[in-house]
Amino acid sequence: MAFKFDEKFFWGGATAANQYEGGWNEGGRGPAKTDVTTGGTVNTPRYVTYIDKDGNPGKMPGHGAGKLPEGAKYAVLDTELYPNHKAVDFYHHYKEDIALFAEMGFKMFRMSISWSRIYPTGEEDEPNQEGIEFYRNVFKELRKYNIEPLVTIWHFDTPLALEEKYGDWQNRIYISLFEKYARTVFTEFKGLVKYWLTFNEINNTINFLPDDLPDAAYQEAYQHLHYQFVASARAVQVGHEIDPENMIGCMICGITYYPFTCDPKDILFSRSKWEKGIFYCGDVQCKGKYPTFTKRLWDEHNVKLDITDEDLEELKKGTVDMYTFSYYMSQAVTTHKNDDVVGGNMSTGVRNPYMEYSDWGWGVDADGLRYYLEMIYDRYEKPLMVVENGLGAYDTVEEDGSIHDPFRIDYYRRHILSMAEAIKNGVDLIAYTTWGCIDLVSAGTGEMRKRYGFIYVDMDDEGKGTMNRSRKDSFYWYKKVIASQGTDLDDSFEK
Ligand code: P53
Repeated sequence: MAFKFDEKFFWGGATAANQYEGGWNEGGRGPAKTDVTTGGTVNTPRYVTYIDKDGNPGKMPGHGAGKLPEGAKYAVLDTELYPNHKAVDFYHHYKEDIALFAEMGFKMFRMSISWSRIYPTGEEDEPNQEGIEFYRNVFKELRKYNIEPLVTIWHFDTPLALEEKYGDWQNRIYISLFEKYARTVFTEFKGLVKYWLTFNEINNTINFLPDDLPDAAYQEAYQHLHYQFVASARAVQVGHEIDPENMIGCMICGITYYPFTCDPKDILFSRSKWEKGIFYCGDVQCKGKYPTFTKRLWDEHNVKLDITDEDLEELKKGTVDMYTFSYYMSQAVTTHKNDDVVGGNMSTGVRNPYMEYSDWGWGVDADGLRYYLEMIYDRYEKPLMVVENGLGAYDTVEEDGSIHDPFRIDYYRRHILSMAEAIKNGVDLIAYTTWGCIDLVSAGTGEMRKRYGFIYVDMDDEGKGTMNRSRKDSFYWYKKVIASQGTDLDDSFEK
Protein backbone atom coordinates (compact mmCIF):
# COMPACT_ATOMS: atom_id res chain seq x y z
CA MET A 1 0.00 0.00 0.00
CA ALA A 2 1.33 3.41 -0.96
CA PHE A 3 2.04 5.72 1.94
CA LYS A 4 -0.52 8.49 2.36
CA PHE A 5 0.82 11.79 3.68
CA ASP A 6 -1.28 13.52 6.34
CA GLU A 7 -3.90 15.84 4.93
CA LYS A 8 -2.29 18.70 6.87
CA PHE A 9 1.10 18.05 5.24
CA PHE A 10 2.35 21.21 3.56
CA TRP A 11 3.16 20.43 -0.07
CA GLY A 12 4.61 23.37 -1.93
CA GLY A 13 7.56 25.14 -3.46
CA ALA A 14 10.36 27.51 -2.49
CA THR A 15 12.06 30.64 -3.81
CA ALA A 16 14.22 33.52 -2.58
CA ALA A 17 13.81 37.24 -3.24
CA ASN A 18 17.25 37.87 -4.70
CA GLN A 19 16.89 35.05 -7.23
CA TYR A 20 13.22 35.47 -8.06
CA GLU A 21 11.88 38.93 -7.39
CA GLY A 22 13.80 41.35 -9.61
CA GLY A 23 12.68 44.98 -9.42
CA TRP A 24 16.07 45.59 -7.83
CA ASN A 25 15.87 49.39 -8.07
CA GLU A 26 12.09 49.79 -7.96
CA GLY A 27 9.74 50.72 -5.14
CA GLY A 28 12.45 52.42 -3.08
CA ARG A 29 14.52 49.26 -2.68
CA GLY A 30 18.22 49.62 -1.84
CA PRO A 31 20.91 47.36 -3.36
CA ALA A 32 22.20 44.11 -1.86
CA LYS A 33 25.39 42.16 -2.57
CA THR A 34 23.65 40.06 -5.24
CA ASP A 35 23.06 43.27 -7.23
CA VAL A 36 26.81 43.71 -7.73
CA THR A 37 27.34 40.00 -8.43
CA THR A 38 27.78 38.92 -12.06
CA GLY A 39 26.62 35.73 -13.72
CA GLY A 40 28.94 32.68 -13.89
CA THR A 41 28.76 29.08 -15.07
CA VAL A 42 29.46 25.66 -13.61
CA ASN A 43 33.18 26.22 -14.30
CA THR A 44 33.56 29.98 -14.02
CA PRO A 45 32.96 31.89 -10.80
CA ARG A 46 30.55 34.72 -10.20
CA TYR A 47 32.29 38.03 -9.48
CA VAL A 48 31.50 40.96 -7.25
CA THR A 49 32.26 44.27 -8.97
CA TYR A 50 33.55 47.56 -7.59
CA ILE A 51 35.28 50.84 -8.40
CA ASP A 52 38.64 51.15 -6.68
CA LYS A 53 39.96 54.21 -4.89
CA ASP A 54 41.47 55.56 -8.15
CA GLY A 55 38.19 55.19 -10.01
CA ASN A 56 39.10 52.02 -11.92
CA PRO A 57 36.61 49.18 -12.29
CA GLY A 58 37.54 45.88 -10.67
CA LYS A 59 36.09 42.52 -9.71
CA MET A 60 36.73 39.83 -7.12
CA PRO A 61 35.38 36.31 -6.63
CA GLY A 62 31.84 36.22 -5.21
CA HIS A 63 30.33 34.10 -2.43
CA GLY A 64 32.25 35.89 0.27
CA ALA A 65 35.63 34.68 -1.01
CA GLY A 66 36.97 38.10 -2.03
CA LYS A 67 37.77 41.18 0.04
CA LEU A 68 36.92 44.66 -1.14
CA PRO A 69 40.26 46.51 -1.63
CA GLU A 70 41.02 49.46 0.66
CA GLY A 71 39.03 52.52 -0.44
CA ALA A 72 36.97 50.66 -3.08
CA LYS A 73 33.19 50.94 -3.37
CA TYR A 74 30.83 48.23 -4.64
CA ALA A 75 29.53 49.24 -8.07
CA VAL A 76 27.39 48.13 -10.98
CA LEU A 77 29.57 48.25 -14.13
CA ASP A 78 28.19 48.79 -17.67
CA THR A 79 30.39 46.03 -19.02
CA GLU A 80 28.89 43.28 -16.88
CA LEU A 81 25.62 41.36 -16.68
CA TYR A 82 23.82 41.10 -13.34
CA PRO A 83 21.18 38.38 -13.53
CA ASN A 84 19.65 39.13 -10.12
CA HIS A 85 18.61 42.66 -11.14
CA LYS A 86 15.59 41.44 -13.10
CA ALA A 87 15.73 37.81 -11.98
CA VAL A 88 12.41 36.43 -13.28
CA ASP A 89 10.40 39.42 -12.15
CA PHE A 90 8.10 38.06 -9.46
CA TYR A 91 7.81 41.75 -8.56
CA HIS A 92 5.50 42.27 -11.53
CA HIS A 93 4.25 38.70 -12.02
CA TYR A 94 3.24 37.65 -8.52
CA LYS A 95 -0.47 37.32 -9.22
CA GLU A 96 0.07 35.14 -12.25
CA ASP A 97 2.68 33.01 -10.47
CA ILE A 98 0.60 32.49 -7.35
CA ALA A 99 -2.37 31.46 -9.52
CA LEU A 100 -0.12 28.80 -11.09
CA PHE A 101 1.04 27.57 -7.65
CA ALA A 102 -2.62 27.36 -6.63
CA GLU A 103 -3.40 25.38 -9.78
CA MET A 104 -0.83 22.80 -8.67
CA GLY A 105 -2.58 22.66 -5.31
CA PHE A 106 0.22 24.19 -3.22
CA LYS A 107 -0.50 24.31 0.52
CA MET A 108 2.65 26.29 1.30
CA PHE A 109 4.84 28.73 -0.58
CA ARG A 110 8.32 29.64 0.62
CA MET A 111 9.70 33.05 -0.28
CA SER A 112 12.01 35.54 1.32
CA ILE A 113 11.75 39.20 2.15
CA SER A 114 14.48 41.41 0.76
CA TRP A 115 15.90 43.30 3.74
CA SER A 116 16.85 46.28 1.55
CA ARG A 117 13.28 46.54 0.25
CA ILE A 118 12.18 47.14 3.85
CA TYR A 119 15.23 49.11 5.04
CA PRO A 120 17.09 50.29 1.90
CA THR A 121 20.37 50.96 3.73
CA GLY A 122 19.56 48.97 6.86
CA GLU A 123 19.90 52.04 9.09
CA GLU A 124 16.71 54.05 8.46
CA ASP A 125 14.46 54.61 11.47
CA GLU A 126 11.30 53.99 9.47
CA PRO A 127 10.72 51.17 7.00
CA ASN A 128 10.03 51.74 3.31
CA GLN A 129 6.24 51.64 3.06
CA GLU A 130 6.25 50.67 -0.60
CA GLY A 131 8.25 47.58 0.24
CA ILE A 132 5.86 46.61 3.02
CA GLU A 133 2.91 47.15 0.72
CA PHE A 134 4.42 44.84 -1.92
CA TYR A 135 4.86 41.93 0.48
CA ARG A 136 1.47 42.53 2.08
CA ASN A 137 -0.15 42.21 -1.34
CA VAL A 138 1.78 39.02 -2.02
CA PHE A 139 0.74 37.45 1.30
CA LYS A 140 -2.89 38.44 0.73
CA GLU A 141 -2.79 36.90 -2.71
CA LEU A 142 -1.44 33.65 -1.22
CA ARG A 143 -4.12 33.65 1.48
CA LYS A 144 -6.79 34.06 -1.21
CA TYR A 145 -5.87 30.53 -2.33
CA ASN A 146 -5.31 29.17 1.19
CA ILE A 147 -1.60 28.91 0.55
CA GLU A 148 0.39 29.27 3.77
CA PRO A 149 3.40 31.58 3.32
CA LEU A 150 6.71 30.36 4.72
CA VAL A 151 8.93 33.40 4.94
CA THR A 152 12.72 33.53 5.12
CA ILE A 153 13.80 36.76 6.77
CA TRP A 154 17.39 36.65 5.44
CA HIS A 155 18.29 34.79 2.28
CA PHE A 156 21.85 35.89 1.45
CA ASP A 157 20.90 39.55 1.11
CA THR A 158 22.26 41.99 3.66
CA PRO A 159 21.78 45.60 2.47
CA LEU A 160 24.89 46.58 0.53
CA ALA A 161 25.26 49.82 2.47
CA LEU A 162 25.73 47.79 5.66
CA GLU A 163 28.29 45.50 4.05
CA GLU A 164 30.25 48.52 2.88
CA LYS A 165 30.18 50.16 6.29
CA TYR A 166 30.52 47.20 8.66
CA GLY A 167 31.86 44.32 6.57
CA ASP A 168 30.13 41.01 6.13
CA TRP A 169 28.63 40.42 9.60
CA GLN A 170 31.88 41.45 11.26
CA ASN A 171 30.27 43.92 13.65
CA ARG A 172 28.00 43.52 16.65
CA ILE A 173 25.76 46.28 15.32
CA TYR A 174 24.23 43.73 12.93
CA ILE A 175 22.40 42.10 15.85
CA SER A 176 20.33 45.19 16.61
CA LEU A 177 19.86 46.15 12.95
CA PHE A 178 18.58 42.69 12.17
CA GLU A 179 16.33 42.74 15.21
CA LYS A 180 14.81 46.04 14.07
CA TYR A 181 14.15 44.57 10.61
CA ALA A 182 12.71 41.34 12.04
CA ARG A 183 10.47 43.25 14.45
CA THR A 184 9.12 45.29 11.55
CA VAL A 185 8.19 42.28 9.44
CA PHE A 186 6.70 40.33 12.37
CA THR A 187 4.58 43.37 13.25
CA GLU A 188 3.52 44.34 9.74
CA PHE A 189 2.65 40.82 8.62
CA LYS A 190 1.07 39.57 11.83
CA GLY A 191 -1.96 37.47 10.96
CA LEU A 192 -0.79 37.01 7.38
CA VAL A 193 2.34 34.96 8.04
CA LYS A 194 2.75 32.30 10.72
CA TYR A 195 5.76 30.27 9.53
CA TRP A 196 9.15 31.98 9.49
CA LEU A 197 12.81 31.10 8.98
CA THR A 198 15.53 33.37 10.31
CA PHE A 199 18.73 32.78 8.26
CA ASN A 200 18.88 30.72 5.08
CA GLU A 201 21.58 28.04 5.07
CA ILE A 202 23.31 29.69 7.99
CA ASN A 203 25.94 26.93 8.04
CA ASN A 204 27.28 27.73 4.53
CA THR A 205 29.63 30.27 6.11
CA ILE A 206 31.61 27.53 7.79
CA ASN A 207 30.68 24.49 5.74
CA PHE A 208 31.86 25.86 2.40
CA LEU A 209 34.96 27.57 3.75
CA PRO A 210 37.94 26.03 1.93
CA ASP A 211 40.24 23.95 4.18
CA ASP A 212 43.47 25.69 3.29
CA LEU A 213 42.70 29.23 4.47
CA PRO A 214 44.65 31.08 7.17
CA ASP A 215 43.26 31.21 10.72
CA ALA A 216 42.00 34.76 10.15
CA ALA A 217 39.38 33.43 7.73
CA TYR A 218 38.08 31.02 10.39
CA GLN A 219 38.08 33.75 12.98
CA GLU A 220 35.84 35.82 10.68
CA ALA A 221 33.58 32.92 9.78
CA TYR A 222 32.94 31.88 13.39
CA GLN A 223 32.42 35.50 14.46
CA HIS A 224 30.00 36.05 11.58
CA LEU A 225 28.10 32.98 12.73
CA HIS A 226 28.04 34.03 16.36
CA TYR A 227 26.47 37.40 15.50
CA GLN A 228 23.94 35.64 13.29
CA PHE A 229 23.10 33.12 16.04
CA VAL A 230 22.39 35.93 18.48
CA ALA A 231 20.46 37.89 15.85
CA SER A 232 18.41 34.78 15.11
CA ALA A 233 17.76 34.14 18.81
CA ARG A 234 16.63 37.75 19.26
CA ALA A 235 14.34 37.44 16.24
CA VAL A 236 12.81 34.23 17.60
CA GLN A 237 11.99 35.95 20.90
CA VAL A 238 10.59 39.04 19.23
CA GLY A 239 8.54 36.87 16.87
CA HIS A 240 7.00 34.97 19.79
CA GLU A 241 6.33 38.16 21.73
CA ILE A 242 4.49 39.74 18.78
CA ASP A 243 2.48 36.62 18.01
CA PRO A 244 2.74 33.49 20.17
CA GLU A 245 1.27 31.54 17.24
CA ASN A 246 4.41 32.14 15.16
CA MET A 247 6.44 29.04 14.30
CA ILE A 248 10.03 30.04 13.68
CA GLY A 249 12.72 27.77 12.31
CA CYS A 250 16.41 27.61 11.63
CA MET A 251 17.49 26.75 8.09
CA ILE A 252 20.48 24.52 7.49
CA CYS A 253 22.07 23.49 4.20
CA GLY A 254 21.66 19.75 4.68
CA ILE A 255 24.32 17.55 3.18
CA THR A 256 24.58 13.90 4.16
CA TYR A 257 28.24 12.99 4.70
CA TYR A 258 29.49 9.45 4.23
CA PRO A 259 32.93 8.02 4.97
CA PHE A 260 34.39 6.89 1.63
CA THR A 261 36.16 3.88 3.20
CA CYS A 262 35.70 1.85 6.37
CA ASP A 263 39.04 3.09 7.70
CA PRO A 264 38.20 4.38 11.20
CA LYS A 265 40.04 7.56 10.25
CA ASP A 266 37.45 8.12 7.53
CA ILE A 267 34.60 7.40 9.94
CA LEU A 268 35.97 10.05 12.26
CA PHE A 269 36.56 12.46 9.39
CA SER A 270 32.98 12.07 8.21
CA ARG A 271 31.79 12.59 11.78
CA SER A 272 33.77 15.80 12.02
CA LYS A 273 32.15 17.02 8.76
CA TRP A 274 28.76 16.50 10.42
CA GLU A 275 29.91 18.33 13.52
CA LYS A 276 31.46 21.31 11.83
CA GLY A 277 29.19 21.55 8.81
CA ILE A 278 25.80 20.49 10.13
CA PHE A 279 25.49 20.10 13.93
CA TYR A 280 27.43 23.20 14.97
CA CYS A 281 24.72 25.59 13.76
CA GLY A 282 21.75 23.29 14.37
CA ASP A 283 22.78 22.66 17.99
CA VAL A 284 23.12 26.35 18.82
CA GLN A 285 19.77 27.18 17.26
CA CYS A 286 17.83 24.14 18.53
CA LYS A 287 19.45 23.53 21.92
CA GLY A 288 20.38 27.13 22.72
CA LYS A 289 24.03 26.44 23.49
CA TYR A 290 27.30 25.70 21.77
CA PRO A 291 27.92 21.95 21.41
CA THR A 292 30.67 20.00 23.19
CA PHE A 293 32.99 19.85 20.18
CA THR A 294 33.00 23.64 19.78
CA LYS A 295 36.23 24.15 21.70
CA ARG A 296 38.03 21.71 19.43
CA LEU A 297 36.74 23.48 16.30
CA TRP A 298 37.82 26.90 17.55
CA ASP A 299 41.18 25.65 18.83
CA GLU A 300 41.97 24.12 15.44
CA HIS A 301 42.23 27.67 14.09
CA ASN A 302 43.08 29.69 17.21
CA VAL A 303 39.69 31.34 17.11
CA LYS A 304 38.86 33.84 19.89
CA LEU A 305 35.39 35.28 19.69
CA ASP A 306 33.56 38.33 20.91
CA ILE A 307 30.89 36.54 22.99
CA THR A 308 29.25 38.08 26.03
CA ASP A 309 27.35 36.41 28.87
CA GLU A 310 24.23 38.21 27.63
CA ASP A 311 24.75 36.64 24.20
CA LEU A 312 24.75 33.18 25.76
CA GLU A 313 21.53 34.04 27.62
CA GLU A 314 19.93 35.16 24.36
CA LEU A 315 20.88 31.89 22.67
CA LYS A 316 19.20 29.97 25.47
CA LYS A 317 16.01 32.01 25.26
CA GLY A 318 15.83 32.08 21.48
CA THR A 319 15.71 28.42 20.44
CA VAL A 320 13.74 27.68 17.29
CA ASP A 321 10.38 25.89 17.10
CA MET A 322 11.31 23.73 14.14
CA TYR A 323 14.32 22.56 12.17
CA THR A 324 14.18 23.25 8.47
CA PHE A 325 16.77 22.40 5.86
CA SER A 326 17.62 22.19 2.20
CA TYR A 327 18.65 18.86 0.77
CA TYR A 328 20.24 18.29 -2.61
CA MET A 329 23.04 15.80 -2.20
CA SER A 330 25.27 13.56 -0.17
CA GLN A 331 29.05 13.69 -0.24
CA ALA A 332 31.64 10.99 0.34
CA VAL A 333 34.70 12.17 2.23
CA THR A 334 38.04 10.56 2.93
CA THR A 335 41.43 11.14 4.54
CA HIS A 336 43.06 9.03 1.83
CA LYS A 337 44.55 10.53 -1.30
CA ASN A 338 41.93 10.24 -3.99
CA ASP A 339 41.99 12.41 -7.08
CA ASP A 340 38.66 11.23 -8.38
CA VAL A 341 36.85 14.22 -6.95
CA VAL A 342 33.52 15.49 -8.14
CA GLY A 343 33.61 18.65 -10.22
CA GLY A 344 30.95 21.28 -9.96
CA ASN A 345 29.98 24.27 -7.94
CA MET A 346 29.91 23.97 -4.16
CA SER A 347 30.23 20.22 -4.30
CA THR A 348 33.43 18.78 -2.99
CA GLY A 349 34.11 15.21 -2.04
CA VAL A 350 35.15 12.06 -3.75
CA ARG A 351 33.19 10.42 -6.56
CA ASN A 352 30.86 7.90 -4.95
CA PRO A 353 30.41 4.92 -7.31
CA TYR A 354 26.88 4.32 -6.01
CA MET A 355 25.74 7.82 -6.92
CA GLU A 356 24.48 9.54 -10.04
CA TYR A 357 25.67 13.08 -10.52
CA SER A 358 23.73 16.01 -11.96
CA ASP A 359 25.22 18.12 -14.76
CA TRP A 360 26.42 20.46 -12.01
CA GLY A 361 28.20 17.71 -10.08
CA TRP A 362 25.68 17.26 -7.27
CA GLY A 363 25.29 13.65 -6.10
CA VAL A 364 21.63 12.64 -6.38
CA ASP A 365 20.88 10.53 -3.31
CA ALA A 366 17.30 10.05 -2.13
CA ASP A 367 18.31 7.59 0.62
CA GLY A 368 20.58 10.29 2.00
CA LEU A 369 17.48 12.41 2.62
CA ARG A 370 15.95 9.70 4.80
CA TYR A 371 19.25 9.30 6.61
CA TYR A 372 19.41 13.04 7.27
CA LEU A 373 15.78 13.29 8.42
CA GLU A 374 16.13 10.43 10.89
CA MET A 375 19.48 11.58 12.21
CA ILE A 376 18.25 15.13 12.82
CA TYR A 377 14.86 14.20 14.27
CA ASP A 378 16.52 11.91 16.73
CA ARG A 379 18.89 14.69 17.76
CA TYR A 380 16.38 17.52 18.30
CA GLU A 381 12.88 16.02 18.34
CA LYS A 382 11.41 19.14 16.77
CA PRO A 383 9.10 19.26 13.72
CA LEU A 384 11.08 19.17 10.49
CA MET A 385 10.52 20.79 7.13
CA VAL A 386 12.35 20.03 3.91
CA VAL A 387 12.31 23.58 2.55
CA GLU A 388 14.46 22.99 -0.54
CA ASN A 389 15.02 19.93 -2.69
CA GLY A 390 15.26 19.68 -6.43
CA LEU A 391 17.28 18.96 -9.53
CA GLY A 392 18.99 21.76 -11.44
CA ALA A 393 18.88 20.58 -15.06
CA TYR A 394 18.73 21.71 -18.70
CA ASP A 395 15.24 21.90 -20.19
CA THR A 396 14.27 21.79 -23.86
CA VAL A 397 11.20 23.55 -25.16
CA GLU A 398 9.57 21.48 -27.92
CA GLU A 399 8.12 23.04 -31.04
CA ASP A 400 4.61 22.87 -29.64
CA GLY A 401 5.82 24.61 -26.46
CA SER A 402 5.70 21.52 -24.24
CA ILE A 403 8.59 20.66 -21.92
CA HIS A 404 9.27 17.02 -21.10
CA ASP A 405 11.21 16.58 -17.86
CA PRO A 406 10.90 12.91 -16.82
CA PHE A 407 14.29 13.18 -15.03
CA ARG A 408 12.80 15.80 -12.69
CA ILE A 409 9.71 13.69 -12.04
CA ASP A 410 11.92 10.72 -11.23
CA TYR A 411 14.06 12.80 -8.87
CA TYR A 412 11.01 14.01 -6.95
CA ARG A 413 9.43 10.57 -6.80
CA ARG A 414 12.55 9.11 -5.20
CA HIS A 415 12.81 11.87 -2.63
CA ILE A 416 9.11 11.73 -1.75
CA LEU A 417 9.37 7.96 -1.20
CA SER A 418 12.36 8.57 1.02
CA MET A 419 10.41 11.11 3.11
CA ALA A 420 7.58 8.58 3.44
CA GLU A 421 10.06 6.04 4.86
CA ALA A 422 11.31 8.57 7.41
CA ILE A 423 7.76 9.43 8.49
CA LYS A 424 6.97 5.72 8.88
CA ASN A 425 10.04 5.56 11.06
CA GLY A 426 8.64 8.19 13.42
CA VAL A 427 9.98 11.44 12.02
CA ASP A 428 7.67 14.45 12.45
CA LEU A 429 8.05 15.91 8.96
CA ILE A 430 5.44 18.59 8.28
CA ALA A 431 6.37 20.24 4.99
CA TYR A 432 8.05 19.78 1.64
CA THR A 433 8.72 22.88 -0.43
CA THR A 434 10.71 22.02 -3.56
CA TRP A 435 13.40 24.45 -4.63
CA GLY A 436 12.77 26.78 -7.53
CA CYS A 437 9.20 25.60 -8.11
CA ILE A 438 9.41 28.19 -10.87
CA ASP A 439 12.67 28.66 -12.83
CA LEU A 440 14.87 31.31 -11.27
CA VAL A 441 18.47 32.53 -11.15
CA SER A 442 20.92 29.99 -9.69
CA ALA A 443 22.57 31.14 -6.47
CA GLY A 444 25.76 29.23 -7.10
CA THR A 445 26.36 30.09 -10.75
CA GLY A 446 23.98 32.94 -11.59
CA GLU A 447 22.71 30.92 -14.54
CA MET A 448 19.15 30.59 -15.81
CA ARG A 449 19.93 27.39 -17.68
CA LYS A 450 20.26 25.51 -14.39
CA ARG A 451 16.52 25.10 -14.08
CA TYR A 452 14.56 23.62 -11.18
CA GLY A 453 10.98 24.66 -11.95
CA PHE A 454 7.67 22.97 -12.55
CA ILE A 455 7.02 26.25 -14.33
CA TYR A 456 9.31 27.29 -17.17
CA VAL A 457 10.29 30.95 -17.52
CA ASP A 458 11.39 32.23 -20.90
CA MET A 459 14.60 33.99 -19.87
CA ASP A 460 18.19 33.07 -20.74
CA ASP A 461 21.64 33.59 -19.28
CA GLU A 462 22.11 36.77 -21.32
CA GLY A 463 19.02 38.32 -19.78
CA LYS A 464 16.99 37.86 -22.97
CA GLY A 465 13.48 36.44 -23.07
CA THR A 466 9.81 37.29 -22.79
CA MET A 467 9.45 36.21 -19.13
CA ASN A 468 6.45 34.16 -20.26
CA ARG A 469 5.55 31.30 -17.92
CA SER A 470 4.63 27.79 -19.13
CA ARG A 471 3.85 24.43 -17.54
CA LYS A 472 6.40 21.60 -17.74
CA ASP A 473 5.28 17.94 -17.56
CA SER A 474 6.39 17.92 -13.92
CA PHE A 475 3.80 20.66 -13.23
CA TYR A 476 0.94 18.27 -14.00
CA TRP A 477 2.69 15.43 -12.21
CA TYR A 478 3.24 17.36 -8.96
CA LYS A 479 -0.38 18.51 -9.08
CA LYS A 480 -1.45 14.87 -9.17
CA VAL A 481 0.93 13.96 -6.34
CA ILE A 482 -0.45 16.70 -4.10
CA ALA A 483 -4.07 15.79 -4.93
CA SER A 484 -3.40 12.15 -4.03
CA GLN A 485 -1.52 13.06 -0.80
CA GLY A 486 1.59 11.44 -2.16
CA THR A 487 0.00 8.08 -2.92
CA ASP A 488 0.07 8.36 -6.72
CA LEU A 489 3.68 8.71 -7.78
CA ASP A 490 3.75 6.83 -11.07
CA ASP A 491 4.76 8.53 -14.32
CA SER A 492 1.27 9.27 -15.56
CA PHE A 493 -0.33 12.70 -15.46
CA GLU A 494 -3.18 14.51 -17.14
CA LYS A 495 -2.73 17.76 -19.01
P1 P53 B 1 21.94 26.69 -6.99
C1 P53 B 1 25.26 25.27 -2.48
C2 P53 B 1 24.99 23.97 -2.05
C3 P53 B 1 23.72 23.64 -1.62
C4 P53 B 1 22.73 24.60 -1.60
O1 P53 B 1 21.56 26.14 -5.56
C5 P53 B 1 23.02 25.89 -2.01
C6 P53 B 1 24.27 26.24 -2.44
C7 P53 B 1 24.57 27.61 -2.91
O2 P53 B 1 24.69 27.60 -4.31
O3 P53 B 1 22.11 26.90 -1.97
C8 P53 B 1 20.73 26.68 -1.83
O4 P53 B 1 21.05 27.85 -7.25
C9 P53 B 1 20.14 28.04 -1.62
C10 P53 B 1 19.36 28.56 -2.79
C11 P53 B 1 19.94 27.99 -4.06
C12 P53 B 1 19.74 26.49 -4.04
O5 P53 B 1 20.34 25.92 -2.91
O6 P53 B 1 23.37 27.07 -6.90
O7 P53 B 1 19.38 28.17 -0.44
O8 P53 B 1 19.38 29.95 -2.75
O9 P53 B 1 19.42 28.54 -5.21
C13 P53 B 1 20.24 25.77 -5.27
O10 P53 B 1 21.69 25.58 -7.95
